Amino acid sequence: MKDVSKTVRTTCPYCAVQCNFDLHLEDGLAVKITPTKECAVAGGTVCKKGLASLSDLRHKDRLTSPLLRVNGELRPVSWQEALDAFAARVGPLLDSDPAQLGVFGSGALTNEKTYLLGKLARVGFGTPNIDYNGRFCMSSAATAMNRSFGLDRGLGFPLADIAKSDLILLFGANVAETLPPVMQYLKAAKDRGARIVNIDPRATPGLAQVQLSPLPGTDHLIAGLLLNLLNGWGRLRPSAPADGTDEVLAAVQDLTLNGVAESCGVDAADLLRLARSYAQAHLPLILSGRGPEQQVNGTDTVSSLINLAFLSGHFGRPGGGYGTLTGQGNGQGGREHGQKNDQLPGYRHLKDPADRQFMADFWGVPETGLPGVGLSAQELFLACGEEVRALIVIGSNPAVSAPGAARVRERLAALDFLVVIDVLPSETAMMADLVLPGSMWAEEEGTTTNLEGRVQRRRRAMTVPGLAREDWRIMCDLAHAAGRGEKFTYPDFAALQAEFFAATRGGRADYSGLSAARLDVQTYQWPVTHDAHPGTPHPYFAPYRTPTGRARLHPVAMQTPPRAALTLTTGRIAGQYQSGTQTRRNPGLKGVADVQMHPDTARVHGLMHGQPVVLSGPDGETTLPANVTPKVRPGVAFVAFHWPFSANELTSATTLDPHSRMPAFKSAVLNASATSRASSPALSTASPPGSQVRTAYRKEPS
Ligand SMILES: Nc1nc2c(c(=O)[nH]1)N[C@H]1C(S)=C(S)[C@@H](COP(=O)(O)OP(=O)(O)OC[C@H]3O[C@@H](n4cnc5c(=O)[nH]c(N)nc54)[C@H](O)[C@@H]3O)O[C@H]1N2
Ligand SMILES: Nc1nc2c(c(=O)[nH]1)N[C@H]1C(S)=C(S)[C@@H](COP(=O)(O)OP(=O)(O)OC[C@H]3O[C@@H](n4cnc5c(=O)[nH]c(N)nc54)[C@H](O)[C@@H]3O)O[C@H]1N2
Ligand code: SF4
Ligand SMILES: [Mo]
Repeated sequence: MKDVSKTVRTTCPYCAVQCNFDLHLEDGLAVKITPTKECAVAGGTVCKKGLASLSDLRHKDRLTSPLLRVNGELRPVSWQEALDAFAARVGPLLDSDPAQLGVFGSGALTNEKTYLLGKLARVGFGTPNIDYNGRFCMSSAATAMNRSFGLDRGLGFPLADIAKSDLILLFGANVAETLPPVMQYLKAAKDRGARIVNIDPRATPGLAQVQLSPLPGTDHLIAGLLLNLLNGWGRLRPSAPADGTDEVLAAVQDLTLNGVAESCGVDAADLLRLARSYAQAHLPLILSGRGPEQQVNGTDTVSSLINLAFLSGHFGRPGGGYGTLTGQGNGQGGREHGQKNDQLPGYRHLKDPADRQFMADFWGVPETGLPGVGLSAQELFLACGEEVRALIVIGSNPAVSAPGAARVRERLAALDFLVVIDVLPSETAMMADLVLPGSMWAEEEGTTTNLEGRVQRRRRAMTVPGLAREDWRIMCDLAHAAGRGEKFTYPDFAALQAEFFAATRGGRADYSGLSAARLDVQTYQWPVTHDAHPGTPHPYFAPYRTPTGRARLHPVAMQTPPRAALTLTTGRIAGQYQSGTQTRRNPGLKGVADVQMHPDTARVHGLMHGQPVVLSGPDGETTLPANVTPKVRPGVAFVAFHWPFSANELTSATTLDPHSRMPAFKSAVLNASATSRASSPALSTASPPGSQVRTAYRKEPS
């Protein structure tokens, strides 16, 4: 091919905003990305990660051949050898007990791939043990939304509605660093006079006029207090008929300003100001990120936010009420179509007899042939080497991103056979017995569903390199290799996509009115139930999809979490993405692993800026340089999880939310001590930057 230039409109591989941009190609290779004003989500903005994303496509580390571990070493092999090895090692497990095979998917995969992965696990292999990394991401918010409304679409309104709100409470959502284009909607609201309150133990960047820095894991107390105060002021008027209101109000009736201020480590006056402004606002909006959700009580905490939004009359109003900000590129679609341990396509439930029958008929298998609910993500990892003997991982890097990662790596190493389908040599891929080289975003067709439930087309711009194969073909190959390929023969991708759309018909997340042709012209927010359906920008209205049609509000136990001398919390920085497989390889994207702590905390622990600190958590330890900064409140240390041997060496492998099975990524007891080594070269020992930052926390009497 000579000098052929072309431009393909597609979506970014990274976060849940799912910006559209133009990918420019020369001679079949991606050379440039330009934003487009025609993007329905971001209107022409693309963040620096998105702009840098094309460097992965032909990175020198790109996996271009299957790799098989022989005598302890990974060696390139042909596809035939790779698939034969799969058949030889996994076949006997499936014959004796299919539950011995686990499957682990991802919110980074397109809808079609997540659909196929669920079908592969249940119909192909017959194992119940499939779950995915969204368990570590959206499961608490999803569980809380489902139990109150029978529906889980992270935002029940288009992003543009945010501009209508006059008070925005950000609970543990670092929007400026994690979802940058969403800032334009916050700015639009602020320009119209809205107040923005950032509730985060760290003063993160952004547009907030008010910063409240509570201790991690105390958000439910703030929401409960506001509800109790509003009740006392006669300001409650439920958004719609609901069950559970009396119990919800009874659960918060003993909360007092001073008591909650003490538990959260903030000033009572700041809480009172917050409650007053919430009571006075016309259209307050509560948005949560992973801060309050990735907690041992994450589901209940989200319920407390829902209860406040609902009983104050704002839930379901365009731009008001409550919403959760989904994280991964297809974090929303990824939790709808059957890669979750309890779920069937279209957000159907594996325990619901009618849902099971529908999908069994659709797939042409007996209903009794569909397995039941399997292990959730972390339970699946902890069962590796025990009842789970082989595992397939696609689109995730749990050796870095799972909680208590040292323990998870130990379990992965104890497997008889680990298969990783990836595009780059992630830390997990490098532990595998079989590595299968898959496809990246720009190399495949498909759809993703963004944080507003907007379904968009991803378009193929280039082919896969070397011997790499498209992920969906690999999944079909594995079914055939195991002698279970009958239902995995698709003439082309379009046939798979058509099957996927049809499989969702009648489900809560119904995409059956969509087609590639419709999505070529515009985007649609689900449900889209027939081929003339305009989509559903606002899906939360009564009657809800609960058995009674009424909202089911959940009373939340208003317990104060035990207070540690030093609490770990974890999260992200602007320049890196997730476990870092993709972004750490990109020299244009910055960031270093460190532990952020307040000058007072550093003083208490005898630490200086830049000094290496030995940190130990419930399931491991690591050493990181101290980044002393007044942006973090005292008593809290923050570690980002983008690097091996960073945050997840310190998180607990076993502390899970009982409802959602979400790990407590954002609270752990931490010990910190200085090492005798000299200061780390990564950071200077000069006085920390940003000393003028205002963090609103309660000063402990000294
Ligand atoms: N740059 C970048 N962007 C990303 C990603 C990335 O890796 N890098 N990942 C994407 C994904 S998958 C996700 S899920 C989203 C996540 O997006 P966010 O939820 O915004 O990100 P986090 O940094 O995990 O957590 C947000 C904030 O919660 C605060 N926090 C910690 N504990 C608590 C608490 O107990 N209460 C409160 N109120 N706040 C607390 C942290 O200090 C942090 O600033 O980002 C998406 N976008
Ligand atoms: N301590 C702590 N830990 C956390 C969190 C936290 O806040 N704190 N957040 C959690 C959250 S919210 C999330 S979402 C997880 C994310 O963590 P992971 O699940 O590990 O996600 P990624 O790091 O994005 O890993 C994606 C892997 O899949 C590959 N990949 C990407 N796209 C494709 C594709 O299309 N096909 C194939 N075959 N491979 C692909 C990439 O190369 C990479 O190796 O981490 C969780 N872990
Ligand atoms: S905001 Fe998210 S989707 Fe948009 S360019 Fe950045 S990483 Fe990609
Ligand atoms: Mo996430």
